Amino acid sequence: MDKTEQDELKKAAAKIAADKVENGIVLGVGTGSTVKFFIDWLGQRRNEGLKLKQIVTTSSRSKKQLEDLSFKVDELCDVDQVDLTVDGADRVDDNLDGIKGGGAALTLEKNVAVNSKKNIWIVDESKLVHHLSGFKLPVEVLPISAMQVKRRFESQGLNPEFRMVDGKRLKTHYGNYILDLDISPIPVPEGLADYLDHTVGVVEHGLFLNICDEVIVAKSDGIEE
Ligand code: ABF
Repeated sequence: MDKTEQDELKKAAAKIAADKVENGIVLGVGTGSTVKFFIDWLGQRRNEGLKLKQIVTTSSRSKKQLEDLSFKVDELCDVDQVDLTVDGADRVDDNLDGIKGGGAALTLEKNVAVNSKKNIWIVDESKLVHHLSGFKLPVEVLPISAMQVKRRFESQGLNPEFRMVDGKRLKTHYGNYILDLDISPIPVPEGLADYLDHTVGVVEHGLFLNICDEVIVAKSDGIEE
């Protein structure tokens, strides 16, 4: 499938998600190439009369796209409760557990997601796996102890590598580093998530477990919900 075909499918999946957005809600808008199409459809819905109570988003790039469409974007801390969040994902398994963070926005993505009543992910079929695999697991770590955490991960056989950009360690929105863990498949996601949640120096990780309520999949033979 070429990129044009893939984009058309992503647009179709994004439209289905946009059509699920009800008037008067607090909407969470994620990040990624599929969400970009979702934001475009939101602009269309707003032109047709959609009125949202508030919008929060998970990255500066989505924020800019929304503001360029004249949407007012609030910070998560300025809303009571997000009703629905639509986001992308890097992998989704049969249990709707996912790996996210390919765009280095995982910390805000997870904070928005866990504070949303409902989460919908829009993905192309290349993201679907039976067991979480095929994508390095992003882990956001504090710079002050990043080397110690990296060595700890190495001793656990997690194959950590700093995410690099232009020859330098990528810095997240919050000024932290990303260690991508090359473990595929992830044998026991819950166990690894618990280990990472209790590793001092880890800010957040890309295992999104028991979060996604619905996935809309752009497939070559149509859209699967
Ligand atoms: C975002 O969606 C990130 O977690 C992830 O990297 C990205 C993938 O989306 P897409 O494949 O649509 O670009 O939420």
